[in-house]
Amino acid sequence: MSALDIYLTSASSDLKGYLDGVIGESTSNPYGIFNPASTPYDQWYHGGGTSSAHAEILSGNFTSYSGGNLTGTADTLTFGTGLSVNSSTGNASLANTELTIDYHHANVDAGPNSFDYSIYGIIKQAPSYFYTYLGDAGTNQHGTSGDDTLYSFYGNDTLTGNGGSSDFDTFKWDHSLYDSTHGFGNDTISDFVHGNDLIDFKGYGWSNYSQFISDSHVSVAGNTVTYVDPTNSSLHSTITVDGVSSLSASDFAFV
Ligand SMILES: [Ca+2]
Ligand SMILES: [Ca+2]
Repeated sequence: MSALDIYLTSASSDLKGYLDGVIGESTSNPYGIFNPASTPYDQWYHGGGTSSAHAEILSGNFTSYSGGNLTGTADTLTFGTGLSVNSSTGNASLANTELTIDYHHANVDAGPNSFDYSIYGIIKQAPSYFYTYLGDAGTNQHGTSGDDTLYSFYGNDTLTGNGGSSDFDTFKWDHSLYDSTHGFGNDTISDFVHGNDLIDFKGYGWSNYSQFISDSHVSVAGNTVTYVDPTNSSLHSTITVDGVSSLSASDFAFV
């Protein structure tokens, strides 16, 4: 499976904050609707009901849905507002697309697996199922020209803040997304700007740079951070920061 591409907008510029809110939002239509009503399905859509309510549209070519397992190929999952359904074609669309996930026409026959559970998570208002899938798949996250917060899930993530030196992007390693089998993966920041952007660790037990750099499980060498799992010394996670030769205290935050 190739890594998912995730495209943020100003509405979703804090990726996890956005998904926590939107997936956690209640709806009068929790199980969603397949379009057309019989296989193969082109779409599954969920949410909406008012112009401000969030909705999701999963697009692809789905050959069956049985025992929680959706089969076929997945193209995109879009999040936004203004869900409407064309009365003649039955196609659902969003007036405002706030976040797009590109599955690259992935085959989703296996399962039920974490892909299926990610959709279940939308139904159950449970973002953690969604984050497990993002960890399994790996992501390429694409920020906006403004300030973004991009996140490391437990797979290998490539984080691109965009905006160059005209914005302030935060690249976040939140311990709630850490996994005892995978650590936080081997991640890359593709466009770090000293003095603007931050590498932010939350929930790892460090409240400042001196605590971080003196932890025997942490090493910072050149443009690479390595973290060794405290209970499994063979589990190493890394951050590689492209385009810079070294990292210093001012590049890190602990909030
Ligand atoms: Ca990661
Ligand atoms: Ca940005």
